[in-house]
Amino acid sequence: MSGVRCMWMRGGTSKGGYFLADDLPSDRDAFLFGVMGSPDARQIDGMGGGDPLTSKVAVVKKSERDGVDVDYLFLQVFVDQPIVTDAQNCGNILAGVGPFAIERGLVEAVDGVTPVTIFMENAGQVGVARVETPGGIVNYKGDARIDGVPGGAAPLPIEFKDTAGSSCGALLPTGNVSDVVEGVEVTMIDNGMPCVVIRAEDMGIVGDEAPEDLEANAALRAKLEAVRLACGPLMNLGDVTEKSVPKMTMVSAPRDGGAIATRTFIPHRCHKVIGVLGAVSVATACLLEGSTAYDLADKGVGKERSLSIEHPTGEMTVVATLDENGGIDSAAILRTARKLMDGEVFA
Ligand code: NQM
Repeated sequence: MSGVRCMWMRGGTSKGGYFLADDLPSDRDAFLFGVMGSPDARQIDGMGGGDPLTSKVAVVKKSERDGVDVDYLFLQVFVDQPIVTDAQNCGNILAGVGPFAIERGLVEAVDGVTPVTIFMENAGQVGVARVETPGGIVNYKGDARIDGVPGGAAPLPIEFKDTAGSSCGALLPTGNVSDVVEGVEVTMIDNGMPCVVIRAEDMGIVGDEAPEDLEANAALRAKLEAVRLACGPLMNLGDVTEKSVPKMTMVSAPRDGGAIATRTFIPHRCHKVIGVLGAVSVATACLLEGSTAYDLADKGVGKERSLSIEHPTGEMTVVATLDENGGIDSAAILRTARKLMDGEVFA
């Protein structure tokens, strides 16, 4: 059996395999199950790490779109079910796409910082990543720190535009800032990632519990899943039984000087951090009067806001530029990435 060219990278707080689209075999999903070792809770016979955050794939190709360098398709390989889904985007794996595109020769690097404009195929948005390239070579080393990753690395800021309604067709797919679903008040929102924002106290939790404790709470998980399955069709996502969206974020007042505290199920495991576009969506909910997050959030003032989204292992800052209506016009986020392995992978 021959191997397939692949680079393994950490992108933000996630990790996965990066492929050129042309390198992938035609039986893509079966191949990816073999690569990751799915379905199996430990993924012992593959590269996956037994966690949705380490069972991810980026498929990258040169773009034919105006003003865009590369197209990026994100695939979530489920850990313990035979499912590969493109129904969600991933802003963390996105962080590795710029470096990968330069390393594979899809984008020519300049001496200094190379902007890479990336079309995210899953939901049709564009992100611009700024990759350090001294002497035209990607630099991964540096002092930038992001919570959820030990140590420092080269800063890799990414700016997003036009993320509203990425998968649901509208920022507020039901047309309402809040709705009551399964007896719980929720804000269904999509500013890059479909999210259901719920007050932690309405789910019977405080909001600062450890992810393991929340995962061990069977009643909470059952209630969250009932709300999620009911929200899916309301968010124009159809039957979400086998989809990894919407994400379920429980919010409470900030504890560490941030804008809001979060605990997010993605959707069956509790995230140790929060997804990038998930954070953008939750930050947006904080700014919408009448949302489940609005009264709990410390929203700051001004046209440019730094909204620090607290999560189980620290915080993620969303730098949001507001439009005239107080909505988010563009959002920027700091990530880092690291090349871990370049070679061939076997299924
Ligand atoms: O929201 C996990 C992650 C993500 C997605 C998830 C992400 C995003 O942390 O853009 O980054 O929500 O499944 O990688």
